[in-house]
Amino acid sequence: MDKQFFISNRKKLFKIMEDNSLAIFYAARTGPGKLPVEFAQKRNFYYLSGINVPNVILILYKKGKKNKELLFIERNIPELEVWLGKKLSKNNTKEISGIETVYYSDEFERHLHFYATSTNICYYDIETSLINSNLSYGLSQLNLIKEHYPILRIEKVNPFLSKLRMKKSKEEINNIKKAISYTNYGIRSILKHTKPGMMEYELEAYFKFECTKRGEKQLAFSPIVASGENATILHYEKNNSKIKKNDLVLLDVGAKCNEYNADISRTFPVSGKFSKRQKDVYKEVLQIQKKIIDSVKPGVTLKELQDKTIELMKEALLKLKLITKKSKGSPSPSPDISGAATDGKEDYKKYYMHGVSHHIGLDAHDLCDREKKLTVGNVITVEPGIYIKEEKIGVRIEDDILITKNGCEVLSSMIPKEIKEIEEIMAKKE
Ligand SMILES: [Mn+2]
Repeated sequence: MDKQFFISNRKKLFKIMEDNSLAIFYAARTGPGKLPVEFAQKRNFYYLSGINVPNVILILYKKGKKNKELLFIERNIPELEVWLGKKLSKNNTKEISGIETVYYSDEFERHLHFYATSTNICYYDIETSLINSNLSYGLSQLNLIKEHYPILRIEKVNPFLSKLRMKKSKEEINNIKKAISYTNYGIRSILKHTKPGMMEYELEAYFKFECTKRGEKQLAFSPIVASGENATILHYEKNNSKIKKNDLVLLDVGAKCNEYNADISRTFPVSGKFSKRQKDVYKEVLQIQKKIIDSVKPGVTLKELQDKTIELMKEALLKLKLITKKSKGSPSPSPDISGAATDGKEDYKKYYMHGVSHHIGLDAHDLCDREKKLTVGNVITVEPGIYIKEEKIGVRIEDDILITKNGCEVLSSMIPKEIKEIEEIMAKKE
């Protein structure tokens, strides 16, 4: 990404920070001497700096018309170069981030002291963790800051970041579009190569290959390739079962492009042809998904989409004979309230139990305020599903949607989801 992107993100944050305040952001931490594991930067840190290496600290300081930006990077250690390579230099750091003032991290304490004693508010990227787990680096640093500068008022910066990150720039949208197009290749490759008797992880390999060869090492998240009953486990990621001829396979997968994610679900029959029952269930999910997508526009909230999905879902489950009239409930309160406590109005939850939408971006489940009305530039998923454990059927269909002035645009419309399309692609394989 161009450094202008990160410069403008910091500008936007400065605008909403109160005067006479400072904000501190820590990059993800790694210790020395470990074998390499895939590095994942803190998303807020990346959004504000573009820096994708560990152990860096960012300070933003706002006083009057003066905004100051400082980065603290690790010193290069020549003896460790043969093990770890060279550390990021000051010049490279400036080039990537657009931040002119770069120090080494052993100078952080001194600078923090100056800013912490000349401001009132310290904005902090506050994480939480289970009470019995070890404190994250960020939380332990926060404790030190609180102890040593008790006069500072600590404020969560997270709501500011979710406000900023919800609205995607052109560049961010382009990255998401690319991630979706890699995902399209990956899913089509799976459709072409699936045969009964294969392992789920073999299909995963086809997906990974198509995304990786397009120039991105990492995926958005660990792919879900779930056949038969496994598809009724929402976050199944073992992918180690043998695929049977009459199974449906549920894919929930996403590629990444320049740190931006796609998140797509598709469901298809291993045999290449949906059975009657599979088709009936699939059609209901698809219809609900289309209806929800039709209602996506500026001004709508995720909660409203969820409520609408549940209403449509109850109709669908009734049609599929999974719930009874009583469970569906009546749209207006019935005069007879005697059975209110046991009316089974929540019976649908046995077959549909998750949210229909979330924002996507730097995180596959991106920061957001679920109460907030959608606005132009938001990117969300729409992903209804029906899961029938006793019939070994799980269907989820998920697309990525950009909110536009007049409604929305389905960014993943090139990925097949019509029954006819899927069956045709699967019939063409040799
Ligand atoms: Mn999703």
